Amino acid sequence: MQKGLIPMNDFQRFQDKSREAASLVNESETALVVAHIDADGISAAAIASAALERAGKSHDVVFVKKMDDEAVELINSSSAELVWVVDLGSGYVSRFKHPSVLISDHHVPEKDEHGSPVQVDNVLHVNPNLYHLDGGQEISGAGVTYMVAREMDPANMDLSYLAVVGAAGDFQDSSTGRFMGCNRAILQDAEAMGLVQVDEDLRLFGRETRPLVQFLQFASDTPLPGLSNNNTGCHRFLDDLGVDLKRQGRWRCWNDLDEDERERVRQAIAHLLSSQGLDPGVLFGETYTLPTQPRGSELRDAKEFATLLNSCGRYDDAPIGLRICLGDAQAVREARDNRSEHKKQLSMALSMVRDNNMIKERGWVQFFHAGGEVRETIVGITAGMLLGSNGVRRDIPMIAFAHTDDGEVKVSARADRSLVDRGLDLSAAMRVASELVGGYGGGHNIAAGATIPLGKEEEFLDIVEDIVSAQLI
Ligand SMILES: [Mn+2]
Repeated sequence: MQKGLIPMNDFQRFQDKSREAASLVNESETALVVAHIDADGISAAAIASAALERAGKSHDVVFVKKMDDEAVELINSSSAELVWVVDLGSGYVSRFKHPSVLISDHHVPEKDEHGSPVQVDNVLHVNPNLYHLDGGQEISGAGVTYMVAREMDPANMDLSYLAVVGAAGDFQDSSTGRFMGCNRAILQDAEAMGLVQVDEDLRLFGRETRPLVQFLQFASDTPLPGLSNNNTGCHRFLDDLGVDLKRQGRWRCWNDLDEDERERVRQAIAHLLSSQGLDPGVLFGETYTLPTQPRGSELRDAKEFATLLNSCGRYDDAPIGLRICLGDAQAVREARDNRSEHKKQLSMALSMVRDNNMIKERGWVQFFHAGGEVRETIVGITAGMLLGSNGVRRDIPMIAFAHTDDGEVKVSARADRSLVDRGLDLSAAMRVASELVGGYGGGHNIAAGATIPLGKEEEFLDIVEDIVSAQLI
């Protein structure tokens, strides 16, 4: 693996730890894989499962929404020789009592009362944050799991593309328009195997499956003047550039265009943005194509692949996502049905919050309470999509509440990267504030979550505001 821009000492120690973990897996006869339900967690589970299968280890895979008491109990009472926890678990090291636990995760590690990472004998903890590597942007849960799998057997390098999908699912390429650090090294493995193709292109969502008009109309976080949410505008724009929307009766997608057409569109979009004083840079960067997957399939684009996996997880069908990662074509058809359901739920959630003016501003945060109207599994993505959309502020974090099936309140917090650059850490804010009201939480500096008792929302917001204001001053 090439070192790229990673400080070699840190990376070496991280790799040594991955090798130690690989030996532990190779020495164990049976395993239970416990994974998070999002795209990164599902990709991580697929990597672990394939590596175990190839090594001849009998194993089960279980998906959990969060590391709650039930999940901890599942791990502690497992009869498997090894419990391999992927894409979660780092914040809960001291709670694991099973004799042999392996964690391959990129979330913020649990700290002891002196502020040092918790270390216990029964848990082997592989986590980039322990080596000054950035778990938020440089490597995902699937990436860390891949590091272990690769050390188990170099033949597992053919799983590298799943680590790319996992990192795309966690938006690790978003702020710079390309993968950095350890992700870069993993990407090089995938490229070398011919499993991922890297191009410089327009980074809008749906390159493989969205008809051109929808591709321009709906795809962007950055509003495209005259195109975003403007169907007629998109038609006219493409018409003026001489780009046919259909060919042989079929709607064309971005990847159906020839290079000449793509370049015309790219230049026109760059021109459109700069003429309005906007920076076109954010829309351009690397795209990641999986050339061994069929044309026109969402599996051919890393971002679309990840979105499909996310839709599985959100509708309690993470095992379908696992089957997709492991190459089951029937599972892809089942997941597509989930995805259309997901889109419908999401657009309903967005219009509900907007149409009812549910977002309330406070000094340091804004929030909405969806009650039981929005599924707890999509309330976070709803918050993220609202942030900075028309009429919604981007300069303060968005906090979203929803009731869970167990009579608690699920909290999701999202922020713009510029706030993180100024010192915002939503992971700390969610953890501390939730614990003070009798709940628990954590996550990343830019996106975090918590679960709190019903009726504690107001008190929780007061504490979050105190923390956020202190972080940003
Ligand atoms: Mn993750």
